[in-house]
Amino acid sequence: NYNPQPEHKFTFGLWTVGNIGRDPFGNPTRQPLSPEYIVYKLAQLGAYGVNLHDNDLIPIDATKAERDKILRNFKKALRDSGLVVPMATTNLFADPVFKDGAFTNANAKIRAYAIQKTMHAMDLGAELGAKIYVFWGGREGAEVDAGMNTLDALAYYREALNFLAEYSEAQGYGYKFALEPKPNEPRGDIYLPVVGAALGFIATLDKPHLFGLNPEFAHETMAGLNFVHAVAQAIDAGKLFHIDLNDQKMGRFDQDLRFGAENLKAAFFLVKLLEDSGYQGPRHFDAHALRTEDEAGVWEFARGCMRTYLILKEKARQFNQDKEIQALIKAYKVQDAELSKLTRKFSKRNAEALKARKFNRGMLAERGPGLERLDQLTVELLMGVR
Ligand code: GLT
Ligand code: MN
Ligand code: MN
Ligand code: MN
Repeated sequence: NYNPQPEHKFTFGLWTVGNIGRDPFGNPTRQPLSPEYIVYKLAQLGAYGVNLHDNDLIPIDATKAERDKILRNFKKALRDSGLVVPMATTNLFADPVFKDGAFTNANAKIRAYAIQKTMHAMDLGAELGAKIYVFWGGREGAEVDAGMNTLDALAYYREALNFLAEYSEAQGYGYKFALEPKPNEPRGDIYLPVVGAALGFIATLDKPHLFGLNPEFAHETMAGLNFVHAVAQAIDAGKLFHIDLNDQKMGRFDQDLRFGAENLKAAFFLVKLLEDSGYQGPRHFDAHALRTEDEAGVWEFARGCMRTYLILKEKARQFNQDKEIQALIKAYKVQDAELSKLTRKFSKRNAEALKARKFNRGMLAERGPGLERLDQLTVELLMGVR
């Protein structure tokens, strides 16, 4: 019956269902919802957890006493509802101080403030039990390249991430850090724009094992890339630490649509990839209800994200058990035990033997792999006629 349960590990950010429908051209269309109210509603809908930026919960200018009071109330809501906080992050983008970047700002004072703010946010996340810490560098970028050298920006970024990884270890927080790439918006160009760029950067950090990815469906799609391929590469590298599920039309502004709302086929292959690969992390929906909606629409949106995921999970199971589909896949993946033995690992003997082999190129090129039939069956399965 596609009823979400905590065991499905569905999570939402306070900023997602809490989105008030502001856009660059228009004022909010919805009233703010309190963090406690969001927690109770999400638990009722069958979610597993709620994630937050420091300032989704604690205003940036709160006193220590205000912080403690807010935290007490929020923790009570978590206890009463059974919701957990698997992931935390820092708002390094809303305040004007970050208008030209946080960790990569050209101003050393602002860079230091960004690191200080993140340490406080890490303390907050740890207090709420979070084990995944996300870095979305929304303001880490530029509109013009006249002022700063990108090499400097990358060096500053590295310095900040290295510092914060050491801080986490010194505090015993046990965080795994997940970098979230995005090509643009709010900056004209954001550093580490896509999954591949973040993977390359992680290899240059002091403690690369602590760092992985938080890829977002909409972000790779904005860049015109195949999100399923990006996630597969993160999994292949052992770096899928978290995932932001939503949807997006290619080549548009950042839409953060309900999961599965736009690219249903890609959503299907994504769910299949996550389920088949044994990904154990949260299924986080980083999206929001359409600006047209009232509060009822917000909860329809949240329910819809989770339902679509569960329906696609069932479709993936069906796909894996469909005899005809599986036979087509088997035929597609042509096996040759003898040749595979030669190519598995280089040796002088294998190389010599392979060089001596004769291949009938014409015959090999002739065979069609059968993808038209296989893809049509996939489409029919998704349309519910199989
Ligand atoms: C912001 C952004 C998201 C990030 C969030 C984490 S905040 O809403 O658009 O993609 O995941 O900082
Ligand atoms: Mn987005
Ligand atoms: Mn986003
Ligand atoms: Mn995101």
